[in-house]
Amino acid sequence: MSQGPLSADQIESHSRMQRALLEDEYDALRRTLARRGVQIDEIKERVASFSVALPTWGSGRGGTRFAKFAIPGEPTNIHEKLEDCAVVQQLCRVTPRVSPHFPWDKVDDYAGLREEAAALGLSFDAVNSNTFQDQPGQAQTYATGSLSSTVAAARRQAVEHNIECIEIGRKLGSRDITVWVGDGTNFPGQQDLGRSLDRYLEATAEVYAALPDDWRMLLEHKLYEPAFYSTVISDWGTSILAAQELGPKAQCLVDLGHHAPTVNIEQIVARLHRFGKLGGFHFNDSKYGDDDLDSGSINPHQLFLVFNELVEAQRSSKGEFRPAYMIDQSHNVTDPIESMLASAEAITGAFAKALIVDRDALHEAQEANDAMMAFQALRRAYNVDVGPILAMARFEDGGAVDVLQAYRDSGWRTRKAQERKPVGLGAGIV
Ligand code: PSV
Ligand code: MN
Repeated sequence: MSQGPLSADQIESHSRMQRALLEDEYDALRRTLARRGVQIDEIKERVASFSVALPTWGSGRGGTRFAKFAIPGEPTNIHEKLEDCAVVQQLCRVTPRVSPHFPWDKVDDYAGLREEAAALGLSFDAVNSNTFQDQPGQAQTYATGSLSSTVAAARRQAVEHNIECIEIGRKLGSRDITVWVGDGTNFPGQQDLGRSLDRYLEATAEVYAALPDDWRMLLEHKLYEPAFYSTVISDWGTSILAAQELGPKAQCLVDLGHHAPTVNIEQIVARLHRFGKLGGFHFNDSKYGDDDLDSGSINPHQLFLVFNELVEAQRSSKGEFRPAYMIDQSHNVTDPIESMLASAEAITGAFAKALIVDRDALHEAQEANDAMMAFQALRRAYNVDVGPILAMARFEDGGAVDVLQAYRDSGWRTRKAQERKPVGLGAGIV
C-alpha cells in the first residue's frame, strides 16, 4: 500500500479495474521488445528505481509577469505544498523528493518539517536560494544584483542567505544547493562584464567554503530574464568555468528552458558529463523562451535525446552518477497536481525509451559512419509506446495505473477548496 494523503484503498480499487487490460498490454509489449532482444522486466526495474524531484513552488499556480490566476484549493504554505506533492508521489511513485525554495518555504522548525514530510512519504532534495527578489525588511536591495552586485553589503547579504540555505538544508537532509541568480544588466555599458563575473566568483567562493563535505553546489545558468542585455551566468560555458574555478563540489545544472532557441541541449549534457560537471537537470518545455511549460508538451523528442545522453553518460561513468533531476515548471492554466503527474510520466517515459535504444547497434553504426542506421536505432526506441511499462511499475509499487483519472476521482482539489484559505490576486512566480 502506498503512503500518502489519498485513500490507498481507493487507488487500489481504481487500479484493480484496469489491471486485466494493463497486463494484456504489458504482455504484448513484452513480446515486441523480446523480438528486439530487450527484456521488458529489466526496463521496468530501471523505471521503478528512477526518480525526479518536485519543486515546492510547482504545486501552486504559476503565472506570467502579467497575472496569476489562482484556483480554489491551491496550497498557500509549505505544509499544504508538501501535502500536494505527496498526492503526486502517492499516485505516480517516481517523485519521492521535494526541492524547497527559500525564503518562500521558511518555517521555524525544520526538524519538524522533515518529520512531516517523512510521514507523507517524502524527503527533501536540493535547496534553492533566492537572491532574485527582495524580501520584506531586507537591509540591502538586489535591484542591481546579488552575488555579483557592485554593492559589497548586498553581496554579503546574498552570501549569508546562501549559507543559511545550506544550514536549513542540513536540517532537512538535503545534500545539494542550487544557486540561480538573476544578476545581469539591461543596457550596454551598465556594468563591466568582466568585473561582474569576478565579483560573482569571489562571493560564490565564500558559499562554496561553507559546503559540507558531502554536498554539491549546483550552478544554474540562464541566457536572459530578468536581465535582458547581459546575464552574469548566461550559459553552460560560463557555468562550467565557474564550477571549475570553485572546485570539485561545484557542478552545473541545466534547465531545459535556459538556452537560446536553437541550442543543442543534449550536446551540452554530453559535454558537461565529459568534464565531470553534470550536476543536475531542471525539466520543463518551451516554445519561445523560458516558458516553463509541462515537460514533453512541446518537444518530446528533445526530451528523449536528452535522456539518450544521460543514459550514455551513466554507462560511461566511472564513479557515482547521480544528477539532481527536478521538474521546474510554471503551471499557469492547469491544476498543478495534474501537470506534475503528467510531466513525471513524460520524463520517466523519455528515460524508458532511452533505455530501449539498442546501444550496440547505435555504437556500431556510429563507428561505421552509417548515419541512417544510427538514427534508426534512436527512432525505433522513440517510437515505442512505453506507457504499459510505466503503468506496471507504478501499479506494482501501489501507485495508480491511470494517474490523472485516479486523481480526478479522488476529489482532492474540491476537498481542499473547502479547507484551504483562498489565494489572493497577484502576479505569478517565475
Ligand atoms: C529560474 O528561471 C529558475 O529556473 C530557477 O531554477 C529558479 O529557482 C526557478 O526558476 C524558480 O522560479
Ligand atoms: Mn530552473
